[in-house]
Amino acid sequence: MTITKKVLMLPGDGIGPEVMRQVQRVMDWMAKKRDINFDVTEGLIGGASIDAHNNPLTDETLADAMAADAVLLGAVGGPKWDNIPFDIKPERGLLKIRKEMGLFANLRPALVFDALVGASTLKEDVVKGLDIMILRELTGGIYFGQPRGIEERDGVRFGFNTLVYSEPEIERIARVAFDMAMKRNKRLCSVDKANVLESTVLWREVVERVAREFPEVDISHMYVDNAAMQLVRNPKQFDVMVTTNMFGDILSDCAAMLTGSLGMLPSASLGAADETGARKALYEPVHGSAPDIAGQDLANPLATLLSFAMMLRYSFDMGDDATMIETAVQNVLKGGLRTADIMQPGMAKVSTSVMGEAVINELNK
Ligand code: GGG
Repeated sequence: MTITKKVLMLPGDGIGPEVMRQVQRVMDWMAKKRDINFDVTEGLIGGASIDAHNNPLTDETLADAMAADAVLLGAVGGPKWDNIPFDIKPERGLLKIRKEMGLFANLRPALVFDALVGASTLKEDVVKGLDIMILRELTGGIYFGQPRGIEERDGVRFGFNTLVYSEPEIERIARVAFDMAMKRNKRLCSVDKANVLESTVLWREVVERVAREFPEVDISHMYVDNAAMQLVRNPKQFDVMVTTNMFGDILSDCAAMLTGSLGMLPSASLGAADETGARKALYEPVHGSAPDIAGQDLANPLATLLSFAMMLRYSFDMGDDATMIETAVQNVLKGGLRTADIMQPGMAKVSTSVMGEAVINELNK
């Protein structure tokens, strides 16, 4: 029996469309070989949507996202939209879709593939076998807190944002973190700045409270500045990390360099489960639109392909198919193919499309 899954694809800007095309190839392969039919709708977000509708996320696209089984997004932003009003910038479209879909839990796995150990910024023994899950709170914190703005007061201009978290917001992300720790190695590090910021004093207090329900999990707390240092000093001390919206954004980019490149980091953004266990979800590579290499067939498509694998695992309960794609990626890297961002001496430098083709060839083996 053919399974049909409704997927909304939002390629976005810059390298978004070209990395997304490689996922379309894998979807076509799966339809042919695995009897899984993806009913794909394509939509606009970010700069592409601004160009067409003067709006980074239209109500129609949002409605399509709400109706889909899952959303796959490329990247948003670019210098073309630098000089437009802040409230309609490409990034506002991304923040809005996350907020409106209630995607509060952003899973960012930083995994070092054996073949890429030498591409990491750290020594082999420090990163070999590294497998960290960074859980970033995604719909609260300083990205959304009110008041925000730029104002003139007594002839002086002020720019301000508000870092605010409610107890329920902290509690729900903490629960996801503890559940995840229980499924992995029962180690959780909560990252905050509780020595300086009241919002994260509450964060720590609530995480501690939830911890009492999970006595098997070894919980630790770390200030964000120390966590950044520890990530590049001894990353294997971490297993699951949970943190705020902005700290998670920064720490996961930092962790990306341990894996070789930002082009290797996938992500899943999940909402709360409904009574049937289904949840709204959006998958996207952690990287941005890389306008400097856009349209040149140079970008690394692997983070987007791995994000698609996360979609199979978390939205469609197709863990075996997800593993199949991850193994194909691993084997392509073992075979020596590299896009420019993960290039190493003696390896073969390939384009976005050749990398996509190589993954399909691996799947065919
Ligand atoms: N695919 C990720 C992307 O396009 N990121 C651009 C961006 O504006 N991100 C903001 C954020 O993740 O907080």
